[in-house]
Amino acid sequence: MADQLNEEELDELREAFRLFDKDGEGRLDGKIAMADFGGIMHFLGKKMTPTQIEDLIMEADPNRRGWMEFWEFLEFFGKRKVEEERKRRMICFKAFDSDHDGTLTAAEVQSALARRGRLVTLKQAEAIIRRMDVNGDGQVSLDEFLGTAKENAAGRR
Ligand SMILES: [Ca+2]
Ligand SMILES: [Ca+2]
Repeated sequence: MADQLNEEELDELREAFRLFDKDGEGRLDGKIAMADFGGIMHFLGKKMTPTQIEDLIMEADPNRRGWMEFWEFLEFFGKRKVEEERKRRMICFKAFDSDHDGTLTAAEVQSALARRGRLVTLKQAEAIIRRMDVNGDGQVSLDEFLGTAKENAAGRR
């Protein structure tokens, strides 16, 4: 999951870890206390309520050790990024699926893009569908849209 992070994000996390890693003296093999997590999120520019931070700590440290190693720290933020991206794409899919039947047709893609000020022909919309349409039924399911259909298909092969 940590490989989902780009260089800039890694640098930022490295810096945050160093800052809060009191016993590691700036090395990245130390541990950070979960009690500092609120400060870390603040440092990363994420505004969160104490309750949100508590939830986050529960998620990051499920067996309540009270600390986190650097690789776990990266894993945690990598996983969060993947989840956020997935959520964003699901919202996008819902906005495109105007008849709410769980699949996107070329006409739906065409009108959704038009609402966003991007005019494409039906042919172009069909081409967009074809790029994501793994099972070739001419429509795009949520799985296909999220890219998980490809992984599933590859896994079966
Ligand atoms: Ca639909
Ligand atoms: Ca399909």
